[in-house]
Amino acid sequence: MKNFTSAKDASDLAGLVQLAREIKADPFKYRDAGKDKTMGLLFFNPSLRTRLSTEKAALNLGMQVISMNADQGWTLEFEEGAIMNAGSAEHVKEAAAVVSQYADIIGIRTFPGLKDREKDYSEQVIEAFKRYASAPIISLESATRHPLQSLADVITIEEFKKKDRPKVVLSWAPHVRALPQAVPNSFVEWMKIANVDLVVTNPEGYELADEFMEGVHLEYDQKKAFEGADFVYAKNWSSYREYGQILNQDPAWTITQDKLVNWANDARFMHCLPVRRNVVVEDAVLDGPNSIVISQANNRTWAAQAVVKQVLEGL
Ligand code: AN0
Ligand code: CP
Repeated sequence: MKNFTSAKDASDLAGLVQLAREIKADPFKYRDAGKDKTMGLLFFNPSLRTRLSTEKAALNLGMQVISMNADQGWTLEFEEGAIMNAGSAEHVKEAAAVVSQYADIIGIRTFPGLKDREKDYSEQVIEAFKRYASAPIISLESATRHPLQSLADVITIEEFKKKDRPKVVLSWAPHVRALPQAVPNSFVEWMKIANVDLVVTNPEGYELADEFMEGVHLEYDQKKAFEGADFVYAKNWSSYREYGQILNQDPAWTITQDKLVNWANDARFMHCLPVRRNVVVEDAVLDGPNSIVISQANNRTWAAQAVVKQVLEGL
């Protein structure tokens, strides 16, 4: 594997899931795979899970790890031919090449600005690093995707499913802040290649981009969508159509234990975290038997370790 920035980079999903589960059963099996190699993680935005699980994954493979908070005054220029007489101190051409001198693999977290849709969906930061870094690039959540999260989600569904092809519902849920579409976009992208029946439910105006939703069943009625669901994956996202806007915060969309039990098939509850209690989902769900969010977070390590191992093989 060269880079890992979308589902397209997982050419053999079943093999990748199998590798992750093998590593989960025996975390230090490949303890020398990354010997004398350095992982460099750049965080243009904060993280709890992605940062710690990716560091742990690299350490379990014997790598050395350097993480950098790149969100405090390190502003990069991306335009070709820019006259750099304003705020940006360094061009990505140098920055990406320089980081490649110190790291054998580079991980990058970069959220969208949620103001300029075209710019966000062009994946300016991750694409520039892919172009100008000589080291492979792993997405730690970019403007439009969060592939390490989605791989962990696939693994979690695989572990908890009770039937060969479970019904999985991705449900929009309310939130107080405007959040990226990266997690839901990516979840849809990965569920399409997993062995599941996927339904997406969201209020009108929250439709995800066509490039992700093509061929996917969209149901505006949350109750109908939940019928027979084995897994309910909740996430808030801001509008793609009215880009970056919060169009409603309707508490009728909050996930409740009653919905999981009586609307769905006693569905397992999933969320990438962090989650706003009693806004996205009520306490009774997170504190009850249906929630598998901590298992999901646990699987972030094994997902990252499988990906990093495959990227190491390509060095
Ligand atoms: C981010 C998001 O929605 O993309 C990170 C989730 C993994 N969420 C928040 O910042 C609350
Ligand atoms: N789920 C997830 O990516 O969480 P962090 O933002 O804490 O990394």
